[in-house]
Amino acid sequence: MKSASSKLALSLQRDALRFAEADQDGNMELTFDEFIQMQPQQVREQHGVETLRGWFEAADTDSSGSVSINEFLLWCVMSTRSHPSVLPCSRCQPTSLPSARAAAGR
Ligand SMILES: [Ca+2]
Ligand SMILES: [Ca+2]
Repeated sequence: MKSASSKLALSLQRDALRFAEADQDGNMELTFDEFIQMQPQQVREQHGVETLRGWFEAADTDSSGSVSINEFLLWCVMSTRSHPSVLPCSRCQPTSLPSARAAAGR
């Protein structure tokens, strides 16, 4: 029986690999172009560039205009879209957002 934590570690490893593959110039930062190209075509067509832009900005927590490996992995953990089956919903809520806390609390 596999524990949830080893499953999470595995998915993080896979995400780190995806990051390395997407980082075409190898500077350990993903630009928006690189971020878009790492998404499967199906995802791009389904969600559109504007939604992807929203994901990119959500991942770029220090607003530097690019997503570092740390930002990317954090985003993967926070994102229910990426791994809906791995993470329980209670852990996916972005506690830093006041509106989300208010919605959950009252
Ligand atoms: Ca890059
Ligand atoms: Ca950044």
